[in-house]
Amino acid sequence: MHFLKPVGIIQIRGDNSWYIFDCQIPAITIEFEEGKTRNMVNVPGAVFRVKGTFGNLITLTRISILPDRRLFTLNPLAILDMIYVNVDWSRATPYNVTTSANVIPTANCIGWLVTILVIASRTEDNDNNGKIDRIRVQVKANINYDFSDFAVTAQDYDLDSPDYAGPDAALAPNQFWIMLQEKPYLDTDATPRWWIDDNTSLRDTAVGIYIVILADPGGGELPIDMAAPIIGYTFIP
Ligand SMILES: [Ca+2]
Ligand SMILES: [Ca+2]
Repeated sequence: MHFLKPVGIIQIRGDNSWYIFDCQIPAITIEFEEGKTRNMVNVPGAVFRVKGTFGNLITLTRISILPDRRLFTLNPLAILDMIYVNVDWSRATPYNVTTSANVIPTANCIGWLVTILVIASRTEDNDNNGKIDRIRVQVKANINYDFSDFAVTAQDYDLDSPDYAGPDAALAPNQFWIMLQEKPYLDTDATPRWWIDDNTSLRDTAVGIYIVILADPGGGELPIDMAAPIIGYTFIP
């Protein structure tokens, strides 16, 4: 289905299955009828494409106020191609949707996951003993410091206990620490690459729907070396 109506509101009624759903009309509103079954078919190439433009977002919402939040079911093989879209009253279940920051689900939506990126990280030697003990991480929004379902691996290092830290007066509200166990040797030149293995809890403070991810989830994040060296002496009598 391709939409060509130039302005206004498009209403979608009844039960539907789509292979291509394509609407690229800036600022238009698409309303879905509640209580109906509609889905993107589960075959390769199926795409739900909704693209507004900067400042002229497309809105997806419901026609009336029935308590049915299902706009459509996105099966695993169908893909989303969305940018500059407001989404209201959608329930993305059982398949959660992780989408970009230009797609904005409201608090009425369930299962829509929006991401905030890690933008910097750096090693630190907090007690200046020549052994790195934490990685300061900065993300693109203020964060809720909920590490309850958050897991990181730092290459060649074990995490300390506690494994993550913040808030703290020494941290900006968009920063936290990954706490490292010190090595028995001096290592202020080390920059351990790290990954996020799992995260559903560490999110933005403002709306609580943006989850923290890495720009390169597969390759990991390489911190900048911010640990000052100290010189170790060994005196041999
Ligand atoms: Ca240290
Ligand atoms: Ca260093």
